[in-house]
Amino acid sequence: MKDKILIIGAGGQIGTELTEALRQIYGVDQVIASDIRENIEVPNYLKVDVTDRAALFECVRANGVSQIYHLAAILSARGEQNPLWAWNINMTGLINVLEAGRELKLDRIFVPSTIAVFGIDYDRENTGQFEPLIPETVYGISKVAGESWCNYYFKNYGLDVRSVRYPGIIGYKSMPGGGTTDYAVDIYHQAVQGFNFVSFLNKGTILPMMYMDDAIRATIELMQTPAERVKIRTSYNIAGCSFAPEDVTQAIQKFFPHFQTTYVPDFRQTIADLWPKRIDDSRAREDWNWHAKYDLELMTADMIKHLAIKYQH
Ligand code: AKB
Repeated sequence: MKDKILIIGAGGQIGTELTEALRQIYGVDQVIASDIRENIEVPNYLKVDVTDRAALFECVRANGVSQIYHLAAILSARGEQNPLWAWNINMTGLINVLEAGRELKLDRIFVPSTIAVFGIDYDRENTGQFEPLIPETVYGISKVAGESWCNYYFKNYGLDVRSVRYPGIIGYKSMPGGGTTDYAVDIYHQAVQGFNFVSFLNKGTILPMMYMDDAIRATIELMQTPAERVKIRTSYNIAGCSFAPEDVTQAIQKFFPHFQTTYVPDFRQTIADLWPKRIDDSRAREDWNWHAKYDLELMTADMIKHLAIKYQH
């Protein structure tokens, strides 16, 4: 039987690009894009509120869905504005997806986690797979609980759930929303339009980041790996490149020498201060042969090339 894929959160930063990539592989008819919004200008789109269990189950049954990519979540900065609301969306959505997987016997599910699962008392310089997970944001707490729930459904019900811990994701096609790493997308948009940039994170705030191409490839490669090679059923560390706002500023200055960043840290600095600087992704490398292709220089050249075309129009 052919795979039938449901992407939940298809209108978001990663969902937009993952939908395109999966459709290249499986075809538009086999990949349903869904989101909470009423109308999105993409073919084969359905409005699905993932917190509505009955609606989700109906969508899966009616369309013969065999795989779900569950990308809908409230991220770190937005979650801190309304913690219980964020917790409810993140946890209810996840449990509904896992229950759909168990009850309707889905083949495979992807649920992303994040570097926000780390918080206090761990090695920030080179954060390993099994460091303590003591986050201090509601987003991080929900993802730590989520990782354990994924592992629980795998161990107890044999549900084939897979996950990676995304770093900050940088791409030119879609905008992020509500994250602490969002500055690293916005900075390129400002530079290409000829503006200077005001960073809400301070100089020296090194964070793990990843170019969108690598993030999409990691997601699809993990999902296509034979099940017996997926040894970690909480979530895999994956690394791209790590940098601080002044590093990306310098990389951009190679293209726009007059570009300047000023630093006005806000509440997101407190969040970033507890996150890793660099990620050790050796388990993902060993288990399913993961490696990133983009460093800061390659990513910057590609971002600027594509955004220049976008803003010319
Ligand atoms: C955020 O900043 O909240 C996200 C993430 C690192 O998961 N981009």
